[in-house]
Amino acid sequence: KQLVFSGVQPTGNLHLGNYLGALQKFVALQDVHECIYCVVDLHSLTATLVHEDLATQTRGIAAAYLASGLDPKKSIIFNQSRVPQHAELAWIFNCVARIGWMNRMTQFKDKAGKDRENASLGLLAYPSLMAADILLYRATHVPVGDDQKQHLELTRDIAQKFNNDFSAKIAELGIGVDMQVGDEKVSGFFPMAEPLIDGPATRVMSLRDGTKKMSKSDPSDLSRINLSDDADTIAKKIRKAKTDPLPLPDNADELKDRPEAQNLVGIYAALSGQTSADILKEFGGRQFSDFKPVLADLAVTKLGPINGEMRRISADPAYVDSVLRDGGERAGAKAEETMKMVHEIVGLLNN
Ligand code: AQP
Repeated sequence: KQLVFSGVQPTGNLHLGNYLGALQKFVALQDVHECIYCVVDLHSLTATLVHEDLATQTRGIAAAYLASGLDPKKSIIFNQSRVPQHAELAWIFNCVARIGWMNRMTQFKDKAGKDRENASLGLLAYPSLMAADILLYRATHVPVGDDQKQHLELTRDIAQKFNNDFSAKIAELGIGVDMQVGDEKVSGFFPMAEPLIDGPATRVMSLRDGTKKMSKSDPSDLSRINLSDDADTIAKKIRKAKTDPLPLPDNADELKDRPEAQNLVGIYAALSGQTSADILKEFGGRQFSDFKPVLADLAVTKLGPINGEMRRISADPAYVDSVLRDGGERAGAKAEETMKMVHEIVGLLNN
């Protein structure tokens, strides 16, 4: 049985990268699988511990989920801190994972900068909490952007080490499930969760620099399209997006060494559901001055209604809270079941 889990941090305005890399996929998956979507508020404390707007931003991400089309009747939507078992399982995983594994994470290296000794322990242990988020529900599939691939590999490493370390106990309790790991068929408690990273926009790049990821923390607002941007702002940002002086190529292979062109064509493809090849059939040989206004219109058509819905939903925080509360109860019941078994496996008393 497939179970989908993913989350977004309440660390600021969501941007087009978050939408195409994550939210748009969340929505498509809810019609096919059982899905759990979390606002990972505990994770956001690793960015800034003193976070004045945390409650507002948590509701803001939930509103963006709903505005993008997530349906609380189909998917479980909740905020992480409402289910304390996330933190509990993360602690157990802290004791499974090795410091060396965490030190190798590129996100940790980027975010900690040069003064690593001064980074918070939470920032170092971030992937352990992420593994707990996923494995608490024994999720099998995780839709994420390309930047999260390494953390997903670490989640699998943690699951595998836990399964190995406790293999005898898992077998004795008869709660293992069969799974394929590489060429081997093994039995384990936690599944090897697979990332779902596909499509033309797994890594949306900055509009100011095609070699940098579009990111909430980029100091330039022109580098990203926020889901909260109005039509004029979206059009202005696309008009000002950096490009090279050549016209668009006729085929997608020629986009390889042209990061800015590749990015804009990829965004168009993801928003329209077409392939880059289809788009270049139409725009190959034409200048960016022709392409950008069409891209801007498409972005406004797709994002405008989401923006409107976000405003409407955000105006009713009590409704958002009720969705998160209900989702939290449903997620909490599942979490409790898993943790009972984890207690049995590890040997912690259950009562
Ligand atoms: N540029 C991107 N392209 C595609 N997917 C992206 N994601 C983020 N940026 C891009 C995906 O969005 C989901 C939620 O992200 P998050 O808020 O949990 O974390 P993040 O990756 O830290 O977001 P930012 O904007 O990049 O923040 P900062 O500036 O703090 O680094 C994830 O699935 C992520 O892959």
